[in-house]
Amino acid sequence: MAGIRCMGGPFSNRSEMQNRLFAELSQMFGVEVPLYAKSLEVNRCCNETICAVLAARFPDFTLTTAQQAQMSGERHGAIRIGRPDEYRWVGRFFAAFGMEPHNYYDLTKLGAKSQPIIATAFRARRNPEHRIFCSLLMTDYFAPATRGRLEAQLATREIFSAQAKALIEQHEQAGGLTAAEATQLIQEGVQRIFKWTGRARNYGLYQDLCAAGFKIAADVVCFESHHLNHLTPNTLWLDLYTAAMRHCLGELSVADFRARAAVVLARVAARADHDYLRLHFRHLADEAMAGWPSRLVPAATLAALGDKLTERLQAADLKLADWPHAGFKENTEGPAEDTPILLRQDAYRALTEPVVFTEPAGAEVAAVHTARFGEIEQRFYATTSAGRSRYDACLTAAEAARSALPPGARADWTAADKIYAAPFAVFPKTLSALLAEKLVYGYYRVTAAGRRAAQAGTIKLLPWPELIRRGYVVVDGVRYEDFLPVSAAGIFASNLKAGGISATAAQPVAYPQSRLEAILGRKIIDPTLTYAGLAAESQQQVLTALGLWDQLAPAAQAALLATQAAACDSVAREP
Ligand code: OOG
Ligand code: NI
Repeated sequence: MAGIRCMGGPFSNRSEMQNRLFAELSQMFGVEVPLYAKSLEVNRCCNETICAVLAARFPDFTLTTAQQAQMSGERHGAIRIGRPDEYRWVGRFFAAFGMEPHNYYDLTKLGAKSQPIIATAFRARRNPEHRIFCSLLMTDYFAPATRGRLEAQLATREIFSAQAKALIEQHEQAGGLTAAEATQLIQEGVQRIFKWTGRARNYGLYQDLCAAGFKIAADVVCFESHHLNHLTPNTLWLDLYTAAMRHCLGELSVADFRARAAVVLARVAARADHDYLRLHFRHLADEAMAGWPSRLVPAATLAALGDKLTERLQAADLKLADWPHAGFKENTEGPAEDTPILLRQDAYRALTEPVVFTEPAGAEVAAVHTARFGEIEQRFYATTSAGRSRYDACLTAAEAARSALPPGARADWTAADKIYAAPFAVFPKTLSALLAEKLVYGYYRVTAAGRRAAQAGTIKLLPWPELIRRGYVVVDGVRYEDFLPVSAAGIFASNLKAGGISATAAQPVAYPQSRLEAILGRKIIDPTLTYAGLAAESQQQVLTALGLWDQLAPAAQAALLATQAAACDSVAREP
C-alpha cells in the first residue's frame, strides 16, 4: 500500500507492516506447529457458526470474505528474552511497526507463583490488533553460581543480525522504512529472530536448570532465537471453540459436544446484541446498524447449525486426537462467560518437541523440550479501577469455589460454569449497566441526529444515558487491549510444568518499572491512564460538537482535561 512521503522517502505504513509481520509469523508458526494451524481451522469453523447465528438474529448482518479475514487476523505472541541489550533491540524492532511498550508486569512478586521475569507488552496505542508479551529473565534473581552460568551462556549468542540492526537504525534515523526495507525487516523477524530452530546449546546447563526447578531459565538461555512461545488468535465465542477443541482432541464425545454447542448457540442467540457486534466487528458502522431489528432465532435453526458444526468436526482433517498433544487446559482463564470485561483465554497444553543440543565441545544430543502451547482469547471491555477491584474480588471467590469442587464435578460443564459464575453475579452483564456503575469506559460519538439537534439549538446538557436514549449520542465500550491481570504467571507455571520459583540470590532484589524503562531506553505507557484518556477525549469531543461544552461545570471540564493530560504524559517518549 502507498505510504506517506516524509523526510525524503516514501515510507511503509506501520500498521500495514504490522499486519504483514503477524500474518507471516502466523504462517510460520503453523508450519512449525501443525496443531496450531489445525486450531485456527477449528476456530474458523466455530466463528462461521457464530456468524450464521448472528445472521439469523440480525438479517442485515453480513461479512465479506475480506472482512472475515481481517477480523480473524488479530494475534498476540509471547517471547522470552535473556539479555538487557537483546531486550532493547526487540523494543526498537517493534517500534518500527508502531508497537510501543504498554504496562509493566513484575512476576517476581507473586508469592508462590513468582517467576524470575519482568515484562511489558508491545502494541499500538489505538485500536491495536497485534501484541507481543515480552519477558526478560532476571539473572540476579539467582545465587551467583547459577547467575554466572546463565550470563556466560547468554553472552555467546547474537540473535539480531547486522542487517536487522542496520534496518532498525535506519528506521530511527529516517523516521520510517521504505517498502523494500520493511520487507527485509519482516524477513529478519520471520526467518531468524522469532523462528523456532529446534536447536539449542549446552545440554548440561539445560538439565541442571530443569533439575533445580528453573525451567524458565533453561527455556530462555539455551535457545538460539527469541522464538514465539505461543501465538494467540481471537475467537468470537470462546466456549464454543473450547468445546470444539476438546472434542477434536478426543476429550468430549460427539453427544457431549452437540449438547454443549446447543447451550452455547442458544446463549449467542439470546445475548449477542448491537454492543456485542460493535465490540467484535469493528468495521460495522453503527449508523447502519441502528435500524437492525433483532429477531428470535428459531430453535430448529440453532439445532441445524449445531449439527452442521458437529459434522464438520468429524472430518478426518480435524481428528486431532491422532496428533501428538498434551490435552486441553482444564479451566478457562478470566471472568465468567456472561461477564463481558477484560478477556477470556484458554489453551491446549504445551507440546513436547524434539530439540538437538550442541554441546560446548561440538557433540550433538537429541532431547525434547516442552514449552510451546496453543492459546486463544476473546476480548471485552477495559475496566475502570472500580471495575478492576471488583473483578479481582470476584476472581478470588470464583477460583476458590472452583477449586473446592471434587475432581469429577468439573466434568459437568454446565454445573461447573454456574459455580464459577456465581461470584460474578454482582457484575452487570450489559454495556449500559456496566457504564452506569462506572465499571468500564465508554467511547462516545455524536450521531447525525445529534448534529441536527445541535444545529437547531434544541439540545441541552443531559446525563450520558439520556443523550444516548434520545439518539444524539452512541457509545462503544473501550476494548481491553492488554493482558489478563495476574494470569501471565499462571501461564508460565502451567506450561513449563513448574510452579513458582523462589529467588536464590542472597539479598532480595527489587524490580521497579524504572529498571525495565532504563533497559528499553524509554518510558512504559500506563494503559489504565490511556483508557481513561480515551473516554475523556470522546466526552469532550461530543460535548463540543453538540455545543454543550460551555454548559459543563468548570470542575467537570477540568476533570476531563486532566484525565486527557495524564494519558498524554503517560505516552511521553523520553524516560
Ligand atoms: C507469556 C505469558 C503471558 C498471556 O496471554 O497472558 C501471555 C509467556 O508465556 O511467555 O501471553
Ligand atoms: Ni498469551
